[in-house]
Amino acid sequence: MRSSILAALPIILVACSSSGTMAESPAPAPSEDGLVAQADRADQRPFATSVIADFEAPWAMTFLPDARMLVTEKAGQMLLVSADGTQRQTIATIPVDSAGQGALMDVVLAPDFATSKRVYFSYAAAGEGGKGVVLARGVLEERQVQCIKAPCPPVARLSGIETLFRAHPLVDGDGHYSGRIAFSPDGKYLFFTNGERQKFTPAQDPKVTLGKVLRLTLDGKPAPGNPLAAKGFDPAIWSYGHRNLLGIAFDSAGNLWEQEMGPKGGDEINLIKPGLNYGWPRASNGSNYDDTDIPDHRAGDGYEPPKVWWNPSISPAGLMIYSGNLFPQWKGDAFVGGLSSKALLRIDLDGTNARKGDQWDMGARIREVEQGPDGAIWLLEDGGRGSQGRLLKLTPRS
Ligand SMILES: [Ca+2]
Ligand SMILES: [Ca+2]
Ligand SMILES: [Ca+2]
Repeated sequence: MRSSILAALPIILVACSSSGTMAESPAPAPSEDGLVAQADRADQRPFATSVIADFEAPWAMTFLPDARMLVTEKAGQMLLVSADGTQRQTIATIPVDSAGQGALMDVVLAPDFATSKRVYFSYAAAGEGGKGVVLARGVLEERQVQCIKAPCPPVARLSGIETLFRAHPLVDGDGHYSGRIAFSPDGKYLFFTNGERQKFTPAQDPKVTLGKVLRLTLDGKPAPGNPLAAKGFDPAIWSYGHRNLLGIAFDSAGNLWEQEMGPKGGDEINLIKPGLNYGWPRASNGSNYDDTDIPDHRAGDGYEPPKVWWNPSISPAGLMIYSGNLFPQWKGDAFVGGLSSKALLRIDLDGTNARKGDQWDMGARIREVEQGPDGAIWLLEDGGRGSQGRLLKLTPRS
Protein backbone atom coordinates (compact mmCIF):
# COMPACT_ATOMS: atom_id res chain seq x y z
CA MET A 1 0.00 0.00 0.00
CA ARG A 2 2.79 2.35 0.90
CA SER A 3 4.48 2.43 -2.48
CA SER A 4 1.25 2.96 -4.41
CA ILE A 5 0.25 5.91 -2.22
CA LEU A 6 3.62 7.56 -2.43
CA ALA A 7 3.73 7.07 -6.18
CA ALA A 8 0.44 8.88 -6.50
CA LEU A 9 1.57 11.95 -4.59
CA PRO A 10 2.58 15.12 -6.40
CA ILE A 11 6.19 15.93 -5.61
CA ILE A 12 6.48 19.55 -6.68
CA LEU A 13 3.15 20.83 -7.88
CA VAL A 14 0.63 21.72 -5.26
CA ALA A 15 -3.04 22.11 -5.92
CA CYS A 16 -4.79 24.29 -3.40
CA SER A 17 -8.51 24.59 -3.79
CA SER A 18 -10.65 27.06 -2.01
CA SER A 19 -13.92 25.67 -0.78
CA GLY A 20 -15.53 29.08 -1.19
CA THR A 21 -18.17 28.12 1.30
CA MET A 22 -17.28 30.17 4.31
CA ALA A 23 -20.49 31.84 5.26
CA GLU A 24 -22.78 32.43 8.15
CA SER A 25 -25.90 30.28 8.33
CA PRO A 26 -28.44 31.63 5.86
CA ALA A 27 -30.95 34.06 7.26
CA PRO A 28 -34.45 32.58 7.46
CA ALA A 29 -37.05 33.61 4.90
CA PRO A 30 -40.26 34.20 6.87
CA SER A 31 -42.60 33.42 3.98
CA GLU A 32 -41.47 29.84 3.55
CA ASP A 33 -43.01 27.42 6.02
CA GLY A 34 -40.07 25.04 6.03
CA LEU A 35 -37.54 27.78 6.56
CA VAL A 36 -39.55 29.31 9.38
CA ALA A 37 -39.59 25.96 11.15
CA GLN A 38 -35.84 25.63 10.59
CA ALA A 39 -35.24 29.16 11.87
CA ASP A 40 -37.40 28.57 14.93
CA ARG A 41 -35.31 25.57 15.80
CA ALA A 42 -32.09 27.47 15.21
CA ASP A 43 -33.35 30.30 17.45
CA GLN A 44 -33.88 27.85 20.29
CA ARG A 45 -30.36 26.57 20.18
CA PRO A 46 -28.00 28.05 22.77
CA PHE A 47 -25.29 28.37 20.14
CA ALA A 48 -24.74 30.16 16.85
CA THR A 49 -23.87 27.99 13.86
CA SER A 50 -21.35 28.97 11.18
CA VAL A 51 -20.79 26.97 8.01
CA ILE A 52 -17.02 26.67 7.53
CA ALA A 53 -16.62 24.31 4.57
CA ASP A 54 -18.10 21.25 2.98
CA PHE A 55 -16.75 17.85 2.07
CA GLU A 56 -17.73 14.81 0.07
CA ALA A 57 -19.22 12.35 2.56
CA PRO A 58 -16.87 13.26 5.44
CA TRP A 59 -16.47 10.73 8.25
CA ALA A 60 -14.13 12.12 10.93
CA MET A 61 -11.91 15.05 11.78
CA THR A 62 -9.30 16.12 14.26
CA PHE A 63 -7.46 19.36 15.00
CA LEU A 64 -3.74 19.97 14.69
CA PRO A 65 -2.16 22.03 17.50
CA ASP A 66 -2.15 25.08 15.19
CA ALA A 67 -5.94 24.86 14.61
CA ARG A 68 -5.74 23.37 11.14
CA MET A 69 -7.74 20.19 10.66
CA LEU A 70 -7.45 16.72 9.24
CA VAL A 71 -10.70 15.50 7.68
CA THR A 72 -11.42 12.04 6.25
CA GLU A 73 -13.79 11.45 3.36
CA LYS A 74 -15.57 8.14 2.90
CA ALA A 75 -14.03 7.31 -0.47
CA GLY A 76 -10.47 7.45 0.94
CA GLN A 77 -9.21 11.04 0.86
CA MET A 78 -7.47 12.45 3.90
CA LEU A 79 -7.47 16.24 3.73
CA LEU A 80 -5.42 18.89 5.50
CA VAL A 81 -7.68 21.91 5.91
CA SER A 82 -6.75 25.47 6.92
CA ALA A 83 -8.15 26.74 10.22
CA ASP A 84 -10.66 28.98 8.39
CA GLY A 85 -11.74 26.15 6.08
CA THR A 86 -10.87 28.03 2.89
CA GLN A 87 -7.88 25.94 1.81
CA ARG A 88 -7.40 22.21 1.62
CA GLN A 89 -5.02 19.69 0.19
CA THR A 90 -5.19 15.92 -0.10
CA ILE A 91 -2.39 14.40 1.99
CA ALA A 92 -3.23 10.76 1.32
CA THR A 93 -5.56 8.65 -0.78
CA ILE A 94 -6.15 5.40 1.05
CA PRO A 95 -7.33 2.34 -0.93
CA VAL A 96 -10.46 1.77 1.12
CA ASP A 97 -13.45 -0.45 0.41
CA SER A 98 -16.14 2.22 0.55
CA ALA A 99 -19.17 0.02 -0.21
CA GLY A 100 -22.03 0.34 2.26
CA GLN A 101 -20.70 1.61 5.61
CA GLY A 102 -17.11 1.01 4.50
CA ALA A 103 -14.98 4.16 4.46
CA LEU A 104 -11.81 5.91 5.37
CA MET A 105 -12.94 6.35 8.92
CA ASP A 106 -11.32 7.79 12.03
CA VAL A 107 -8.29 10.07 12.16
CA VAL A 108 -6.53 10.92 15.46
CA LEU A 109 -3.15 12.50 16.24
CA ALA A 110 -0.57 10.43 18.11
CA PRO A 111 -0.08 11.45 21.76
CA ASP A 112 3.45 12.56 20.81
CA PHE A 113 2.38 14.29 17.58
CA ALA A 114 4.29 17.46 18.50
CA THR A 115 7.55 15.61 17.95
CA SER A 116 6.61 12.50 15.94
CA LYS A 117 4.04 14.07 13.54
CA ARG A 118 2.33 10.69 13.59
CA VAL A 119 -1.31 10.38 12.55
CA TYR A 120 -3.39 7.27 13.25
CA PHE A 121 -6.36 6.35 11.09
CA SER A 122 -8.76 3.51 10.32
CA TYR A 123 -10.46 2.26 7.20
CA ALA A 124 -12.44 -0.61 5.73
CA ALA A 125 -10.50 -2.94 3.47
CA ALA A 126 -11.22 -6.07 1.48
CA GLY A 127 -8.93 -9.07 1.80
CA GLU A 128 -8.95 -12.76 1.25
CA GLY A 129 -12.28 -14.17 2.38
CA GLY A 130 -13.98 -10.90 3.27
CA LYS A 131 -13.60 -7.42 4.65
CA GLY A 132 -12.54 -5.83 7.90
CA VAL A 133 -11.49 -2.63 9.60
CA VAL A 134 -7.79 -1.76 9.55
CA LEU A 135 -5.72 0.45 11.87
CA ALA A 136 -2.82 2.31 10.27
CA ARG A 137 -0.58 5.31 10.81
CA GLY A 138 1.60 7.67 8.86
CA VAL A 139 3.73 10.76 9.36
CA LEU A 140 2.52 14.22 8.39
CA GLU A 141 5.29 15.74 6.28
CA GLU A 142 5.25 19.37 5.19
CA ARG A 143 7.71 21.14 2.92
CA GLN A 144 7.68 24.77 1.88
CA VAL A 145 7.86 25.12 -1.90
CA GLN A 146 8.17 27.98 -4.34
CA CYS A 147 4.78 28.91 -5.73
CA ILE A 148 3.87 31.02 -8.71
CA LYS A 149 1.06 32.63 -6.79
CA ALA A 150 1.52 33.69 -3.19
CA PRO A 151 0.53 32.90 -0.53
CA CYS A 152 1.38 29.27 -0.93
CA PRO A 153 0.94 26.67 1.81
CA PRO A 154 3.50 23.96 2.42
CA VAL A 155 3.23 20.77 0.42
CA ALA A 156 1.90 18.21 2.83
CA ARG A 157 1.58 14.48 2.58
CA LEU A 158 1.14 11.52 4.85
CA SER A 159 4.32 9.50 4.42
CA GLY A 160 5.54 6.17 5.71
CA ILE A 161 2.08 4.69 5.97
CA GLU A 162 2.11 1.39 7.83
CA THR A 163 -0.65 -1.03 8.69
CA LEU A 164 -0.75 -1.77 12.42
CA PHE A 165 -3.75 -4.01 13.05
CA ARG A 166 -6.54 -5.76 11.18
CA ALA A 167 -9.85 -6.85 12.70
CA HIS A 168 -10.27 -10.58 12.47
CA PRO A 169 -11.76 -12.62 10.99
CA LEU A 170 -12.58 -10.96 7.70
CA VAL A 171 -16.26 -11.48 6.92
CA ASP A 172 -18.61 -10.58 4.10
CA GLY A 173 -20.95 -7.57 4.22
CA ASP A 174 -20.44 -3.82 4.38
CA GLY A 175 -21.79 -2.84 7.80
CA HIS A 176 -20.76 -2.24 11.43
CA TYR A 177 -17.04 -1.77 10.99
CA SER A 178 -16.88 0.82 13.84
CA GLY A 179 -13.15 1.74 13.72
CA ARG A 180 -12.98 4.51 16.32
CA ILE A 181 -9.63 5.32 17.96
CA ALA A 182 -8.78 6.84 21.37
CA PHE A 183 -5.51 7.06 23.26
CA SER A 184 -5.23 6.48 26.99
CA PRO A 185 -4.56 9.67 28.99
CA ASP A 186 -0.98 8.54 29.68
CA GLY A 187 -0.41 8.16 25.93
CA LYS A 188 0.78 4.57 26.26
CA TYR A 189 -2.18 2.67 24.80
CA LEU A 190 -4.52 2.85 21.86
CA PHE A 191 -8.16 1.83 22.20
CA PHE A 192 -9.69 0.63 18.94
CA THR A 193 -13.33 -0.32 18.35
CA ASN A 194 -14.23 -3.29 16.17
CA GLY A 195 -17.92 -3.64 15.25
CA GLU A 196 -19.69 -7.00 15.01
CA ARG A 197 -20.14 -6.60 11.24
CA GLN A 198 -23.91 -7.23 11.49
CA LYS A 199 -23.15 -10.86 12.39
CA PHE A 200 -24.42 -10.68 16.02
CA THR A 201 -22.67 -13.67 17.64
CA PRO A 202 -19.03 -12.62 17.10
CA ALA A 203 -19.57 -10.05 19.88
CA GLN A 204 -19.63 -12.94 22.38
CA ASP A 205 -16.90 -15.02 20.69
CA PRO A 206 -13.72 -14.79 22.80
CA LYS A 207 -11.49 -15.70 19.86
CA VAL A 208 -12.39 -12.87 17.45
CA THR A 209 -11.98 -9.10 17.67
CA LEU A 210 -15.43 -8.29 16.22
CA GLY A 211 -17.88 -6.66 18.66
CA LYS A 212 -15.07 -5.62 20.99
CA VAL A 213 -13.15 -2.70 22.45
CA LEU A 214 -9.46 -3.50 21.97
CA ARG A 215 -6.48 -2.15 23.88
CA LEU A 216 -3.33 -2.07 21.78
CA THR A 217 0.19 -0.73 22.06
CA LEU A 218 1.04 2.29 19.93
CA ASP A 219 2.49 -0.18 17.42
CA GLY A 220 -0.84 -2.00 17.14
CA LYS A 221 0.08 -5.09 19.16
CA PRO A 222 -2.19 -6.50 21.89
CA ALA A 223 -1.36 -4.51 25.01
CA PRO A 224 0.33 -6.52 27.75
CA GLY A 225 -1.90 -7.22 30.73
CA ASN A 226 -5.24 -7.11 28.91
CA PRO A 227 -7.93 -8.41 31.27
CA LEU A 228 -9.20 -11.48 29.43
CA ALA A 229 -6.05 -12.88 27.83
CA ALA A 230 -5.47 -15.34 30.68
CA LYS A 231 -9.00 -16.70 30.15
CA GLY A 232 -8.28 -17.65 26.56
CA PHE A 233 -9.69 -14.56 24.87
CA ASP A 234 -7.91 -12.86 21.99
CA PRO A 235 -5.15 -10.94 23.80
CA ALA A 236 -6.23 -7.59 22.28
CA ILE A 237 -9.68 -7.62 23.91
CA TRP A 238 -10.49 -5.06 26.63
CA SER A 239 -14.30 -5.45 26.73
CA TYR A 240 -16.86 -7.38 24.69
CA GLY A 241 -20.52 -7.80 23.84
CA HIS A 242 -20.64 -4.66 21.67
CA ARG A 243 -22.51 -3.98 18.44
CA ASN A 244 -21.48 -0.94 16.32
CA LEU A 245 -19.19 1.31 18.35
CA LEU A 246 -19.01 4.72 16.67
CA GLY A 247 -17.51 6.77 19.47
CA ILE A 248 -14.98 6.28 22.24
CA ALA A 249 -13.39 8.92 24.48
CA PHE A 250 -11.76 9.42 27.86
CA ASP A 251 -13.06 12.04 30.28
CA SER A 252 -10.74 14.24 32.33
CA ALA A 253 -10.89 11.82 35.27
CA GLY A 254 -9.70 8.95 33.07
CA ASN A 255 -13.05 7.17 32.65
CA LEU A 256 -13.50 5.57 29.24
CA TRP A 257 -16.87 6.21 27.59
CA GLU A 258 -18.22 4.57 24.47
CA GLN A 259 -21.36 4.94 22.43
CA GLU A 260 -22.78 2.30 20.17
CA MET A 261 -25.57 1.90 17.70
CA GLY A 262 -27.85 -0.69 19.19
CA PRO A 263 -30.74 -2.50 17.53
CA LYS A 264 -34.17 -0.82 17.25
CA GLY A 265 -34.56 1.38 20.31
CA GLY A 266 -31.31 0.24 21.90
CA ASP A 267 -28.62 2.86 21.21
CA GLU A 268 -26.28 3.09 24.20
CA ILE A 269 -23.76 5.13 26.14
CA ASN A 270 -21.50 2.78 28.09
CA LEU A 271 -18.84 3.29 30.72
CA ILE A 272 -16.13 0.91 29.55
CA LYS A 273 -14.39 -1.15 32.23
CA PRO A 274 -11.79 -3.83 31.58
CA GLY A 275 -13.00 -7.38 31.05
CA LEU A 276 -16.74 -6.70 31.17
CA ASN A 277 -19.41 -8.11 28.87
CA TYR A 278 -21.79 -5.43 27.56
CA GLY A 279 -24.40 -7.96 26.47
CA TRP A 280 -24.83 -7.82 22.71
CA PRO A 281 -26.58 -9.78 21.21
CA ARG A 282 -27.93 -11.52 24.32
CA ALA A 283 -29.16 -8.42 26.13
CA SER A 284 -30.37 -5.06 24.85
CA ASN A 285 -32.93 -2.54 25.98
CA GLY A 286 -33.99 -2.43 22.33
CA SER A 287 -35.39 -5.15 20.10
CA ASN A 288 -34.52 -6.63 16.72
CA TYR A 289 -35.56 -4.71 13.61
CA ASP A 290 -38.12 -7.46 12.87
CA ASP A 291 -39.58 -6.61 16.34
CA THR A 292 -38.57 -9.92 17.89
CA ASP A 293 -37.53 -9.31 21.47
CA ILE A 294 -34.04 -9.26 22.92
CA PRO A 295 -34.03 -9.56 26.74
CA ASP A 296 -33.51 -6.17 28.37
CA HIS A 297 -30.49 -5.54 30.53
CA ARG A 298 -31.44 -6.49 34.11
CA ALA A 299 -29.61 -6.76 37.41
CA GLY A 300 -27.74 -10.01 37.87
CA ASP A 301 -27.77 -11.12 34.22
CA GLY A 302 -23.98 -10.83 33.98
CA TYR A 303 -24.08 -8.08 31.38
CA GLU A 304 -22.98 -4.52 32.03
CA PRO A 305 -25.99 -2.25 31.37
CA PRO A 306 -25.73 1.03 29.45
CA LYS A 307 -25.57 4.30 31.39
CA VAL A 308 -27.95 5.90 28.90
CA TRP A 309 -30.06 4.39 26.11
CA TRP A 310 -32.43 5.77 23.54
CA ASN A 311 -35.81 4.54 22.36
CA PRO A 312 -36.59 5.60 19.70
CA SER A 313 -33.12 5.27 18.25
CA ILE A 314 -30.92 8.31 17.61
CA SER A 315 -28.21 6.45 15.60
CA PRO A 316 -25.21 7.89 17.45
CA ALA A 317 -22.02 8.81 15.58
CA GLY A 318 -18.99 10.50 17.03
CA LEU A 319 -18.34 11.12 20.73
CA MET A 320 -16.60 14.12 22.26
CA ILE A 321 -16.22 14.96 25.94
CA TYR A 322 -16.10 18.71 26.33
CA SER A 323 -13.22 20.35 28.21
CA GLY A 324 -13.27 23.86 26.75
CA ASN A 325 -14.07 27.28 28.17
CA LEU A 326 -16.42 28.72 25.52
CA PHE A 327 -19.35 26.73 26.95
CA PRO A 328 -18.41 26.54 30.66
CA GLN A 329 -21.84 25.14 31.59
CA TRP A 330 -21.06 22.00 29.57
CA LYS A 331 -17.58 21.28 30.83
CA GLY A 332 -17.18 17.54 31.38
CA ASP A 333 -20.32 16.63 29.41
CA ALA A 334 -20.42 14.27 26.44
CA PHE A 335 -21.60 15.27 22.98
CA VAL A 336 -22.85 12.80 20.40
CA GLY A 337 -23.92 13.30 16.81
CA GLY A 338 -27.19 11.76 15.66
CA LEU A 339 -27.53 10.25 12.18
CA SER A 340 -31.19 9.18 11.85
CA SER A 341 -32.17 11.70 14.55
CA LYS A 342 -30.40 14.54 12.65
CA ALA A 343 -29.41 15.95 16.00
CA LEU A 344 -26.65 17.00 18.32
CA LEU A 345 -27.07 15.44 21.74
CA ARG A 346 -25.58 16.43 25.08
CA ILE A 347 -25.21 13.84 27.82
CA ASP A 348 -24.69 15.05 31.39
CA LEU A 349 -21.70 13.24 32.83
CA ASP A 350 -21.22 13.34 36.60
CA GLY A 351 -18.35 11.14 37.67
CA THR A 352 -19.31 7.68 36.45
CA ASN A 353 -23.00 8.57 36.13
CA ALA A 354 -24.65 9.77 32.95
CA ARG A 355 -28.09 11.06 32.02
CA LYS A 356 -29.67 12.62 28.97
CA GLY A 357 -29.17 16.37 28.63
CA ASP A 358 -30.16 18.23 25.47
CA GLN A 359 -31.12 17.09 21.99
CA TRP A 360 -30.91 19.84 19.36
CA ASP A 361 -32.41 19.31 15.92
CA MET A 362 -29.69 20.12 13.37
CA GLY A 363 -31.69 19.30 10.23
CA ALA A 364 -28.98 16.98 8.89
CA ARG A 365 -27.35 13.70 9.82
CA ILE A 366 -24.44 14.48 12.16
CA ARG A 367 -21.46 12.16 11.65
CA GLU A 368 -18.72 13.68 13.80
CA VAL A 369 -18.35 15.91 16.86
CA GLU A 370 -15.08 17.58 17.75
CA GLN A 371 -13.82 20.28 20.10
CA GLY A 372 -11.76 23.06 18.55
CA PRO A 373 -8.64 24.55 20.14
CA ASP A 374 -10.64 27.63 21.19
CA GLY A 375 -13.40 25.56 22.80
CA ALA A 376 -15.90 25.86 19.96
CA ILE A 377 -17.84 22.69 19.08
CA TRP A 378 -17.39 21.50 15.52
CA LEU A 379 -19.65 19.12 13.63
CA LEU A 380 -19.42 17.24 10.36
CA GLU A 381 -22.64 16.44 8.58
CA ASP A 382 -22.79 12.97 7.10
CA GLY A 383 -23.40 13.94 3.51
CA GLY A 384 -23.68 10.47 2.03
CA ARG A 385 -22.42 8.85 -1.11
CA GLY A 386 -21.54 11.59 -3.58
CA SER A 387 -23.19 14.35 -1.56
CA GLN A 388 -21.70 17.13 0.51
CA GLY A 389 -21.56 17.22 4.27
CA ARG A 390 -20.93 20.59 5.85
CA LEU A 391 -18.38 21.47 8.50
CA LEU A 392 -20.16 23.51 11.18
CA LYS A 393 -18.69 25.58 14.00
CA LEU A 394 -20.83 26.21 17.08
CA THR A 395 -20.10 29.19 19.30
CA PRO A 396 -22.05 30.79 22.16
CA ARG A 397 -24.83 33.20 21.19
CA SER A 398 -23.71 36.72 21.86
CA1 LIG B 1 -12.58 13.32 15.84
CA1 LIG C 1 -25.25 -3.30 25.80
CA1 LIG D 1 -35.16 -5.65 24.84
